[in-house]
Amino acid sequence: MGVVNVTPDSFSDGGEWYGAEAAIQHGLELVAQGADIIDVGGESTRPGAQRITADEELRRVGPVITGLVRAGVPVSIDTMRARVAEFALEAGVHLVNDVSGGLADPYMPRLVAKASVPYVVMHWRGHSHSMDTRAVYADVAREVHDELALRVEAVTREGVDPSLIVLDPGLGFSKLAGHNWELLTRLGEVSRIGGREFPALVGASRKRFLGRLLAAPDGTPRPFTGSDDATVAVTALAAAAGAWCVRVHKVPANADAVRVAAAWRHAADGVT
Ligand code: PMM
Repeated sequence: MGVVNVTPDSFSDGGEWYGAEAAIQHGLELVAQGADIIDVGGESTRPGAQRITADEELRRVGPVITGLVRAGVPVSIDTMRARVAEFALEAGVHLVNDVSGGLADPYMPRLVAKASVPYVVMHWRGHSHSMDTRAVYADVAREVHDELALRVEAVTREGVDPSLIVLDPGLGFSKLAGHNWELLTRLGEVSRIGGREFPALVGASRKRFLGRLLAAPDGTPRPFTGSDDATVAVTALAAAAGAWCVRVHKVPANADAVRVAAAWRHAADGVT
């Protein structure tokens, strides 16, 4: 999954693809580089970010979604708002990526159920302005699992088909660096709910915990663009551990890493 953030202030690539034309071109380029789906978002979820209005979100993503769908690109809409998702679904997007897992907008699950498209339900404890204060866990994998189980129950009650649910541990969303690493190593445990193995999506690309890991000797975190190689390492490990999808800003090396991991898994299964 290649990321196109149509925002002036996104965590890792804010401002780069803010104009619709540049964003569409970037999406097409990511597909040419091997992305299977393009995730278009108009609202920054960087820690501390304030919300924008639904009108502004639609103004940002509307032409980009329409342009990419018209070009035949499989598109995912990254939004917490049913109104934005509804526009995107009418335009023909293939997947709804809701970082709030249906918590931010009560109309979202029913809308997704009606559209019958895959639904990414991410672990989320609250909006960006306050999310860092909620990063408190005794056992992060267990609690993320249990809170996702409640979301699965809630959205299926609204009519979402469980076979269309994709789970995401929500790296960096109300998580400290240690929480992210633990979630990555216990992905299978997090996404196995009620005896069912849900496909898992991992969004580690350019996140703060990678910049911290790669900090300079004086402790200065590596800038976001300097963590693309570390993102590829996470992709390889997560894909080898069974992740269904990785959400990344730079596609080519991550697409290669996914293919390496697939070959690795096949060989391990005795299939070459
Ligand atoms: N992270 C961001 C935005 N959307 N969606 C999912 N499903 N999972 C994520 O981890 C995720 C997301 C924030 O990252 P960015 O602003 O650097 O794109």
